[in-house]
Amino acid sequence: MNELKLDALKQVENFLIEGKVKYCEPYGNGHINDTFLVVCDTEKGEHQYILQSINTKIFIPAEVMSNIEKVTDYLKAKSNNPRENLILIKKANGEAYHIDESGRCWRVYEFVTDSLCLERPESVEDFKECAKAFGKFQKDLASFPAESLFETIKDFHNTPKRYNDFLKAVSQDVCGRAKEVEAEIAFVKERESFYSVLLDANKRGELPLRVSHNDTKLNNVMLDKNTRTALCVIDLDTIMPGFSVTDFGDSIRFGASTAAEDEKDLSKVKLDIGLFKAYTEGFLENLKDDFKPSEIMLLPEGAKMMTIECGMRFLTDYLAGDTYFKTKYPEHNLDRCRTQFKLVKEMEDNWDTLKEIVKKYC
Ligand code: ADP
Ligand code: GN1
Ligand code: MG
Repeated sequence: MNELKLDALKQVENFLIEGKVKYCEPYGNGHINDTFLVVCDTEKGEHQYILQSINTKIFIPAEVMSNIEKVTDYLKAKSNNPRENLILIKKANGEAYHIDESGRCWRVYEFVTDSLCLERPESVEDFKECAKAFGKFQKDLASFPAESLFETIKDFHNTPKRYNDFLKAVSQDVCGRAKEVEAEIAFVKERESFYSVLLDANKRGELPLRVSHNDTKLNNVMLDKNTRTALCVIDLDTIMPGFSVTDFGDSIRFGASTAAEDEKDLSKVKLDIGLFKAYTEGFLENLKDDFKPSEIMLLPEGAKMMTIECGMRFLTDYLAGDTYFKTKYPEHNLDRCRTQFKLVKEMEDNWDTLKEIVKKYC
């Protein structure tokens, strides 16, 4: 990381930042990009930036950055407040990203000042604030020209395709790990008939394609650190046409669990129904008039789909030798997979309750 940090210090100078760089530190808990906090000394005091090296194993920089520029410009027209919208800092030649000599791709954002983001909701209100932010984000983009967006990761939430990739990883078993995860493999296979329910609903006209965020984790919303109200949705790498219910679902997967995504003690992993309820209320606050009842009724399926899909992706990566998600120890992806499957089970056990909760909004 030190080498990368030195590199980061050098790369930030390519952008039109204010003042002189005072320090640059690795920052945040993302699984995909390398993120740094950059603090500069200016005449007016300290100025903070977020510097990121985009994961070019996963993303084509020109495509991701084209989407982000278009979306942030569009949202700027709705609010010019720098705490409410991500602001890209450009290079002197107007470009929004920089490719260095080694092929790494860098970008810089204004730091959302006096904000925080959470790994776990500290209260029901925190979670509801995030729900409102993602609901508003979707509402604000309702008329955005979806055809102008690149599909930055093909078939990102195409669960049947994810299932095929999983089956391939099982049969290839490149690390010889399949034997120790037979129960987890069986768990995924037993649910095969579920994986197409959202795509089927879309084909029947019950679930429209919308411009969606596709990575709606709690830590992708910045909250005001004093009032705890939601300010800004971040991590726009996967904005593409998708389903509202999967945006809802990914938030539930991550935020309505009573434990961290990589908790080893599965007895701590439960679905918090109160949080599910609060998120539903917050998410639909801005959206329910635009949604058909069929779309609202599929919210629990969205939650279960994102949870089983994410568990399947962690397991696939474990079988393939941990090449996609950043890991801190050898069984990290396996631990993450197990929490997801426990949550899926919790959702199945509480299915009627989840359906009752969303039905009220139809
Ligand atoms: P990843 O795709 O790796 O998750 P993110 O864009 O979500 O990357 O950034 C990782 C973390 O950096 C976020 O969870 C948040 O803590 C912090 N962060 C990112 N952008 C900003 C910003 N503009 N202002 C403040 N913090 C930010
Ligand atoms: C990744 O980038 P981050 O950490 O917000 C992943 C999501 C997963 C999530 C699991 C581009 O999100 O799809 O749901 O990890 N992002 C990408 O925590 O694959
Ligand atoms: Mg993130």
